[in-house]
Amino acid sequence: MLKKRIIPCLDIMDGKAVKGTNFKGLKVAGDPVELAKRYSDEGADELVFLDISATIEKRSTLVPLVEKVARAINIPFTVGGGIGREEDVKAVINAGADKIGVNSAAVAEPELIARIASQYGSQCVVVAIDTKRVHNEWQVFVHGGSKPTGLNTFEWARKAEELGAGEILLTSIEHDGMKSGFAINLTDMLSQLVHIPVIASGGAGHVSHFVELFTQTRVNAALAASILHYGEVSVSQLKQQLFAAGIAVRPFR
Ligand code: 0VR
Repeated sequence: MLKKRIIPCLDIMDGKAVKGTNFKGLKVAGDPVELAKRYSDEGADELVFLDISATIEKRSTLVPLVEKVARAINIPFTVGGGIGREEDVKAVINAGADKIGVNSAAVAEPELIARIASQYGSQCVVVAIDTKRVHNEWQVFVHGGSKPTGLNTFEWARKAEELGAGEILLTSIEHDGMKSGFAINLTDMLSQLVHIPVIASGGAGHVSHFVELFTQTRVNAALAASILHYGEVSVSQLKQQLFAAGIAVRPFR
């Protein structure tokens, strides 16, 4: 059975790791390089770095920090946030990223997924989908969760897969930062619809939330920020407890 992946997420604003709830009320949660090294040393399976700064000249701030984080870790590294063109992909890959996350730009220009996949391989392309229920339909939101697209989340995920996405990073905006558990039904439905790996994101607050996710859905990866940044549980403690609960995880320290 595929080992389950635990993936810490660094939401980056103006060079700092930040965290809020429902994508709002962002507060500094730590230094990106220190957090990245801690998670990697503790046995995190991968790391996601999400630049949510609204700075215009994003790349000039992003690349040096990506380089520092890449040097501090020895696990697969995904960089997202404001990646809109092939030049952005080239810049972060050259800075040490193994995969790129694309979100708003892919909604605006779906063919971007196919172009990046053909140039770097599908395994490099993580399509991030931020979603919220609108009149009981899971709708895709872009621009940091601020702009509704009218797109159905399931249809968009299928299209992203057809265009060559290697993974889907599925974030429930309404669960983000709430620490009340993942969006189980949403995640279960989407992971049965697509044939590529789905990373669940948003809501992790206790070890039991990860057990619930991995036993009640087919996802094989869970992304977490709040629960880890504030030290409620370490990556190694989380993996130890998942292993004790019979969940297949990779070795931890
Ligand atoms: P936790 O619930 O704290 O584990 O959050 C996991 C995940 O939702 C967040 O790390 C991240 O995806 C939140 N994303 C964005 C954002 C937060 C603020 C503003 C924008 C975005 O665009 O994804």
